Amino acid sequence: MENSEGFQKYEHVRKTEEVMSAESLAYYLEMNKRRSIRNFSLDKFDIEIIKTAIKTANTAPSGANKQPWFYAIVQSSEIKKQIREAAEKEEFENYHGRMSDEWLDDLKKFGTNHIKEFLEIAPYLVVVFKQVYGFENGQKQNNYYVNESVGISVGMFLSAIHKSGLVALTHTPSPMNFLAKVLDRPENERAYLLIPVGYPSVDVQVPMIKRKSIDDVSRVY
Ligand code: IYR
Repeated sequence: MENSEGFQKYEHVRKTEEVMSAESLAYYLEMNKRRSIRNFSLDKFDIEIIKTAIKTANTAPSGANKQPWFYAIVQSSEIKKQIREAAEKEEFENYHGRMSDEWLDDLKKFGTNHIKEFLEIAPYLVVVFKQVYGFENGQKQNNYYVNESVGISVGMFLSAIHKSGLVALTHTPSPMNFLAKVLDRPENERAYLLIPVGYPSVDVQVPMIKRKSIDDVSRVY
């Protein structure tokens, strides 16, 4: 499948600087409200909202426009249970020997442990896979800048989820190879992130974190 057929005009409408300033500020203020949430409500919602966020994620730039990602949406309680069991098994090992003391110390303020109830409570688990190579007409194809591409796509997905009014957690139950097995994914795919999506539980608390300042994270040259 060829995903480019020549060139076409890029339609761009200039906004005034006033409008650009207002819109970039409004977007920042909205995104600054996003938090990783670990306690979900059982409340369900239309799967189309997730699918539309995946459509947004699928607009991400990628190396040679290979779009080397796959988004699995898990709504089956049975599969969520299998994922929780496998993830907790790995996390138990992580918290009881595999993670360094410095790492455990860094995580103290988040109050995490190996128990991952949210994997059964959140109505949807979105499992993102990266495609280390592709298939076209049954032929192996190279993909390029796969980690960068999938990272950008997931960032756009998280932004779309937040904008929809839902919450998520970017979860990495490492090692994550059990996910490809449970979801029967092809051998060119590797689990990249596991993202429970839903509403937050009532009165959910989040750790008090500070974001670095713009001067800490950028500099004009
Ligand atoms: N994957 C573990 C540990 C963990 C690691 C990091 I880095 C975090 O930011 C949070 C947790 C867990 O999910 O508990």
